[in-house]
Amino acid sequence: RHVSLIGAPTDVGAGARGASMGPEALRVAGLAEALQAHGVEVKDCGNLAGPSNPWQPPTAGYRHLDEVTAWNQAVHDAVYAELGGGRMPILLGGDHCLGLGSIAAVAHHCRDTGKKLRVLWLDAHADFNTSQLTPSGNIHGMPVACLCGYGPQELIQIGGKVPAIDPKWIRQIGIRSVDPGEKRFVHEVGLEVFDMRYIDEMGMRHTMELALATMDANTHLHVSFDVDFLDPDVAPGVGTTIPGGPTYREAQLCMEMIADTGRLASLDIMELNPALDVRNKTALVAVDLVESLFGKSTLMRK
Ligand code: DIR
Ligand code: MN
Ligand code: MN
Ligand code: MN
Repeated sequence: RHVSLIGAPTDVGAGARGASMGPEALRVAGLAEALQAHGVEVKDCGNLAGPSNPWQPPTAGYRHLDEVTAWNQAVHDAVYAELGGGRMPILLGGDHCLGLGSIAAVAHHCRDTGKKLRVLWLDAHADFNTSQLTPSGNIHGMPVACLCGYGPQELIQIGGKVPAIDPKWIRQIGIRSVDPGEKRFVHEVGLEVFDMRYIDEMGMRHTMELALATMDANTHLHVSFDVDFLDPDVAPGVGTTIPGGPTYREAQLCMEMIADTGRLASLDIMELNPALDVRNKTALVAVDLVESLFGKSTLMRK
């Protein structure tokens, strides 16, 4: 397997500064070396360039819309180019507004190649706000809505088709913080959400069996991993910690079951905030989980 690491050092979509340091923290935690240890050929494309964070209040329901658009266009172009070169892109965030550019590129590639797209969105949040619904104006709370065609024209058109994806292609896992208006909208659109109550009651194994069902040999599986998916005890280095997330073991099982499908074809590692971390602990956990995603297991499999 051939992987391309793409750094997107920005926090323009977030409510806290610091996710811009995420790509380097993941490199320092040994991401490339860990992948290589599992037989993956790794190309580090370095970091994308984009506008700095102007740290302004929202206008018309959006903070930093121009900067978010520029970064997402850069992410789209880089992810699309690596996919076209037959490589698996791993986007190193950066805040989660960039999930839009990444997945818009993946959807674009799937249209080119006739693949069926499935998106696993691992997050404490649904990221399904709009300018009307958002309590913050932070666009990292909106990428899933934008991908489904609900958002400003300059963002929803980034992959060349509106909407970029069908909500039916998405499975959300680990959700435990949804804003009041966002909650109604998630219900209205019929997003498939495995929230923490579902995981508590049914277990991670059953949850992932359902979330990963109905994929076939022609499926491109994209995983968008917001590090705040994890319980803050495991992963304190994120801007918006929400208690009651998956434990270390539950998260490992989640990643192992994704690996077992053999369909993983692109990945985002988002919202890691080294300014809020403890001795790079959260980056190290993220690297550990990515190893499982690439097939690390205690014993021989099969
Ligand atoms: C909140 C926080 N739902 C908002 N969102 C996210 O501002 O829209 N935090 N994604 O990580
Ligand atoms: Mn998110
Ligand atoms: Mn095209
Ligand atoms: Mn989140």
